[in-house]
Amino acid sequence: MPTANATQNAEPPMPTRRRDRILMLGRRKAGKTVFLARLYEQAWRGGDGLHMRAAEGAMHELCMEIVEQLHHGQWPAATAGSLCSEVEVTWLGMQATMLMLDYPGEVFRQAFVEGGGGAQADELIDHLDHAAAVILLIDPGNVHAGSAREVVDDDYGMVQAVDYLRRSPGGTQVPLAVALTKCDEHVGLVRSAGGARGFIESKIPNLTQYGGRMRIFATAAVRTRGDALGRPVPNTQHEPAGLSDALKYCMKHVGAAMAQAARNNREAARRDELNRAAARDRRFAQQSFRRWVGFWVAMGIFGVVVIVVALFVAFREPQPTESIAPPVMAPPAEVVPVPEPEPVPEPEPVPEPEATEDPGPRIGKLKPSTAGGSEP
Ligand SMILES: Nc1nc2c(ncn2[C@@H]2O[C@H](COP(=O)(O)OP(=O)(O)OP(=O)(O)O)[C@@H](O)[C@H]2O)c(=O)[nH]1
Ligand SMILES: [Mg+2]
Repeated sequence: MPTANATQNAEPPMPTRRRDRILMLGRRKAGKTVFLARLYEQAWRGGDGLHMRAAEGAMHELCMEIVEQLHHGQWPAATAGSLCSEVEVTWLGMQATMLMLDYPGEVFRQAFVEGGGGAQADELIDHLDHAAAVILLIDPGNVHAGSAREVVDDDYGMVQAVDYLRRSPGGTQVPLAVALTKCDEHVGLVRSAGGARGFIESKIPNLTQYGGRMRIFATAAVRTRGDALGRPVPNTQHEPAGLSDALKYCMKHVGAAMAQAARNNREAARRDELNRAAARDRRFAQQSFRRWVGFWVAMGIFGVVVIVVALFVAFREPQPTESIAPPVMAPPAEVVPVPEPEPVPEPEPVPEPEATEDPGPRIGKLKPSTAGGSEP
């Protein structure tokens, strides 16, 4: 991305960039936010044959909220941060994508006057590198009666911006529309200079000198009325004047090319998606092939192991059937002290039986047995 210094050192980037957006440039208080909100609201309603639809809900909501504020007679606060959204623009059957960008005017000054970098200023310059058409918003009141510092933004900053654009790749063909803002208030000023072109040529001659071909429009986003204190407050009873003309001018020159670019982008995105899907399929096929190979290798190893085990079991030596269990070792016996044997008492001498008379044989005294029969 080029830095803001690039605009001053005048060495725009060499590679050709895709120019796909309509960009609005303007200093602080040039009227960018009011211009954008009123233009969007008018086109959203389909007024003036132009239709716009923001891709980002935030941008649509911002525009509608600002318009509501204006309806209530309040000016929007100064823009604090950049907000950017793609907008689909349809006009005379042409459809183009435009980048709507609202940013603090300070960023414009940083980028094109101070020549200093900064993320937002670099981003703005990058948008200019990609611009297919540019609308410059210039407040005639500032050019006519602003302080020297304020006039520098339009007199020097704008010239820097168009010079950078014209010297960047493809920049010579970019259509430039200059919108003089707040012409409800400054109509006398513009008329006295001979009209919009006369005003620019007399007040900012360097703009046409460096910018070359450009179309200049007198515009008014709102009219004003005095409030109770006589201060100008917005009055939205009238339709905006000239806003859509500036955009139509851009569409006329780049609408067809941008529509073609949008179609090409869609086609490229579709091709990318197809390529990604094909790559995904190839990866999946390779993975599944690898899984099958792994599976069959594992199965082969398993089969070999089974065969080896089977052969081993079939051909091993028959073993004796005795138990091969290791002998069970008895636990070491406890050493029990053997008791000392008690002294055996000396046997008493058995007295010699006294001699008795021989009783004779006892057979005859036996009772007859009863087993053989009963006595009568
Ligand atoms: N009479 C008149 N005054 C306008 C119109 N548009 C804007 N103004 C005045 O200009 C002031 C600045 O308008 P903005 O749209 O906020 O300007 P800006 O360029 O967004 O300013 P920054 O956000 O500070 O960069 C407003 O507060 C109004 O006082 C217009 O169409 N007619
Ligand atoms: Mg603003």
